Amino acid sequence: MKHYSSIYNLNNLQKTVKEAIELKGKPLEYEALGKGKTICLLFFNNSLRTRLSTQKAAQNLGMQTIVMNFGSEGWQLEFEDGAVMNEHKSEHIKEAAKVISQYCDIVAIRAFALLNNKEKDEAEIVLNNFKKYASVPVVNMESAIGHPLQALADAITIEENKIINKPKVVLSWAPHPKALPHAVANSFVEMMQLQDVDFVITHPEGYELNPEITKNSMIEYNQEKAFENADFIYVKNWSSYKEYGQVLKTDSEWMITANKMKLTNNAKFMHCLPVRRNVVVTDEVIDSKNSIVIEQANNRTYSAQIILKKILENL
Ligand code: AN0
Ligand code: CP
Repeated sequence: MKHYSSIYNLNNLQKTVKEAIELKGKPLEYEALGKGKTICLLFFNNSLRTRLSTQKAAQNLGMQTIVMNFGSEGWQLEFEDGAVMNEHKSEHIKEAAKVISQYCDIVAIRAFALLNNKEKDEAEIVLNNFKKYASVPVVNMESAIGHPLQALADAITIEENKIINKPKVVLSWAPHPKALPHAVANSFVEMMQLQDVDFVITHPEGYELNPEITKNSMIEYNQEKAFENADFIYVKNWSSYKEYGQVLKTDSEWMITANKMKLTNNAKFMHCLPVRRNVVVTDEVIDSKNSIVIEQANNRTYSAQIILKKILENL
């Protein structure tokens, strides 16, 4: 593998999930693979899990890691070709990406959607310009439209926790006071479409994700109906896609409660974290034995590790 910018970069998702689960059982087996190699992790936004689990994954493979909070500590980057740089942006991506490539063997980028211009977000300006100008492989640590390391960790978690061959998995929208990106939901949908599952998306009207991503996945506007017989409830807030970046609804009607979980087939509760307790989900649900959010976050290490291993094997 060269870059990992989308779940579609994997040529076999199911096989990759199995390999990641094997790696989890022997995380230091490939310590020699990354010896003498360095990964630069560049953050244009905050992170807990992605930052620590990707570092841990790289270390398990014997790599050195360099982390930079680009958003607060780097020079403001210009991405436009031919820009006259006489305002606040100090450095062009053309130099920055080439310079960074000399310090590392892999570069990983987190750059969220800004949610104020759909076309600009969908152009994936930061990620794509790093791919264009860097001379090393690029890994997506959540871009404007996707979070494929999260989706792979989710696939690993579902594989480990499913008790029937074709589980019913429900992606449910839940309220949140701030406008959040679509990236996690998008990559989860793409990942689900590659699996043998009974997949349902539920959200209030007006919260439809990009139809080019949801394609023919089933959408059920009645959350309680969607929850019936579910084996996994995967919860995420996102802002409106149609009324791009807007928060249309914040009331607690869509919050995940114990009563709603009772409609399911004793479903496991999943969330990528960070999560706002008693806004997105009640304490009772997230603290219940059916909540697998901590295990899900642990799988971020093995998701990142299998991706870095595949990239290192190709260097
Ligand atoms: C981010 C999001 O919703 O995309 C990151 C999730 C992994 N969440 C927040 O900003 C709260
Ligand atoms: N799930 C996830 O990506 O978490 P962070 O934003 O803390 O990295």
